[in-house]
Amino acid sequence: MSLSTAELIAQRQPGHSLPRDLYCNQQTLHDDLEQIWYREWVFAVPACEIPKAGNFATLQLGAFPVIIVRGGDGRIRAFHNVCRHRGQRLCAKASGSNPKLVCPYHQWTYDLDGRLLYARDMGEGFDASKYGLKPVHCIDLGGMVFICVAKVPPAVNELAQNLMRYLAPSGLSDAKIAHSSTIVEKGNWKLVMENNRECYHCGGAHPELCRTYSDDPLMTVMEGPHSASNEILTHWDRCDAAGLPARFVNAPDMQWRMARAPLMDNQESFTMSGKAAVMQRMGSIPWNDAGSLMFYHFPSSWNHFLPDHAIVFRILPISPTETEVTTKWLVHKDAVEGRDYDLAKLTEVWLATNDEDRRVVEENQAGILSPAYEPGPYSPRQEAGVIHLVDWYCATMASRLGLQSAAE
Ligand code: 3BY
Ligand code: FES
Ligand code: FE
Repeated sequence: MSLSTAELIAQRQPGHSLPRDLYCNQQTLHDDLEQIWYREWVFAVPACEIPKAGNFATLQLGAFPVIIVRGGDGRIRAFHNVCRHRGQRLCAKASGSNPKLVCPYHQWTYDLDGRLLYARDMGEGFDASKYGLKPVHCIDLGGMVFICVAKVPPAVNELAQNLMRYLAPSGLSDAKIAHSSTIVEKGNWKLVMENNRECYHCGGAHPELCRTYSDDPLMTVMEGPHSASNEILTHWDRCDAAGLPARFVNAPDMQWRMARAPLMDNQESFTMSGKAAVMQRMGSIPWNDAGSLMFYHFPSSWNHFLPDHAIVFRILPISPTETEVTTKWLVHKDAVEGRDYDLAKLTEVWLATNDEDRRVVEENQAGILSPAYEPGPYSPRQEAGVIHLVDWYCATMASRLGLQSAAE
């Protein structure tokens, strides 16, 4: 008989990779969705992807199709992407622009704020005000839009304050999307995130990224705003003097963390040359060699905000062993492709890195599916970030399992 997710978590060995079934069971994915993905804030899109009224983007969060749209009042809102007539998915496109949201089935028409404006031949007594789109919680934190499908979303104050302060110099409101890539990795979402949280694999897997990103664990292991390698502390002092938020800040349970770290040998950007990929810097970042502001948020996102561009990553689980990974490259909105940047040079390193990560994640999943797999020990020096992830996951799941679904 197979064990429940709660039992699997109870029997896991701290400091080790998780028991196999947590990485491949249908039941575990169901529990992960119910207890984590449907309860937490999930990074959806950068706000600059929908800069004008009527611009929208859609995503599939587990069973929930969601649409994020900018209203006539400039506000970004999210709704369940489900028509209130007979339930048609309102918008099948990944993104676009519409003055109103019109259902393709029978043309019920909604305002950008979700109100039902028009429904043909519904008879006397039909009260359109009862059939507005169902809202999804939505918050724009310094240009990063998060959604939450829970009835009551978790507190976001501390994250909001820190993220808005750290992102302000990157000027995301004056950015645009230069490129977007979506791939599906044949691996459980936790394997995708585990892989991202360590650089133990970088030397073997990422020749392009390793030109500029140090795989020295001291460069990723920071313990607090005043505890890091000398190189990072020196960088933070320099950033402090320029008023650039840089020091390590984190949630007490490590659900999120942000810190600015220099690239190797004070290089400028994640390019093959190490030089900036975009002529125009973003926001008010003072130097080309300000390094990367790294921000991750469990369960869905990791990001790099560089002086010349930003790269935002979003993961969404598709099945127990498949995860969608979407990467977006952001540049200053006035930067012109071909003049101020070369798209191939801008995207080269992370397109290669993503593909390399896809391969290691897929091979990791393939090995874990073997009955011979046995959880192995994480390196405390190299894989502290992975330990933070699995500890956060196990603590969150353990405290919530047995409770009812919080999703509407
Ligand atoms: O920054 C990232 O995206 C992570 C950190 C370590 C490995 N990987 C490149
Ligand atoms: Fe949308 Fe009928 S289902 S108008
Ligand atoms: Fe990697």
